[in-house]
Amino acid sequence: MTQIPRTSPRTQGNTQHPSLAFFCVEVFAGLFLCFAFVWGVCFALINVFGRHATPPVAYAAALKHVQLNLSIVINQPGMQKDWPGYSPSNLVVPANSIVTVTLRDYDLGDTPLPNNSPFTKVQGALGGVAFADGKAYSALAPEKVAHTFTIPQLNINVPLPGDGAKGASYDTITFTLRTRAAGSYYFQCFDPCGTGASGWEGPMVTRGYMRGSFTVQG
Ligand SMILES: [Cu+2]
Repeated sequence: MTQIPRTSPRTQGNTQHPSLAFFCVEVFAGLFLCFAFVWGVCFALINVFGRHATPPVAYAAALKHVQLNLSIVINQPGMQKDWPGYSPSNLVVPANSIVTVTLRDYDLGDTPLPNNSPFTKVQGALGGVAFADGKAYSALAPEKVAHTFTIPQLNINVPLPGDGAKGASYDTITFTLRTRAAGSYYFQCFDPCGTGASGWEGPMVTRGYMRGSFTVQG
C-alpha cells in the first residue's frame, strides 16, 4: 500500500511560507516586467513619434530651395533677327526661399560696358559671387561682359561673361538668390547689347527680349 508520509502535512505547512514568498516575488517581478514593458513601449512610441514630429519643425525653419533655369537665345523661330532675348522671360519664384539660377547664354561675344559702370559687379547673389562654367567671380572687366541679369528694385546684378569655353556655343552662369516678400518686379539686361547707336534700342526696350518679369510669389 502506498503510505502517505506523515511528514506530508508538515512539509506542506513548511512550504506554504516559501511559496507565498515566491508568489510575492513573482507578482512583484510580474508588475516590474509589466511596468518595464509599458515604459519601454511608451519610450519607443515617444522615440518614433518624436522622430516623425521633429523634421517638420526643422524643415519649417529651413528655407525652401528651388532651381530656376533660363537662357539667353538669339535667332530662334519667331524672334527678331539678331535680337538676343531671355527665355523664358516671365520668371516666377517662391517668396522667402533660396533660388539657384542656372543661365545658359547662347549669345556669346562681348559688348563693353562703360568703364565706370556699376553693372560689372555681382550684387545681391549669395556670397557676392556668380560662377561662369563653374569658376567663381565677383566682378568682370567692363570689356568682358555680354549681358547682365539685373533686377534694379531688388539690388540684384550679375554680369554675364561673353567668353565661353573653346568651341562651346554657350556658357553657363550660376548664382543663388535669397527671395523675401512677395512682389512683382522686372529684370533686365543693362549691357548695351541692343540696336541703335547707343545699343539701347530694339531688344533692350522690348519685353520678351532683354527684359522680362520677375514675380516673387507668396
Ligand atoms: Cu543684353
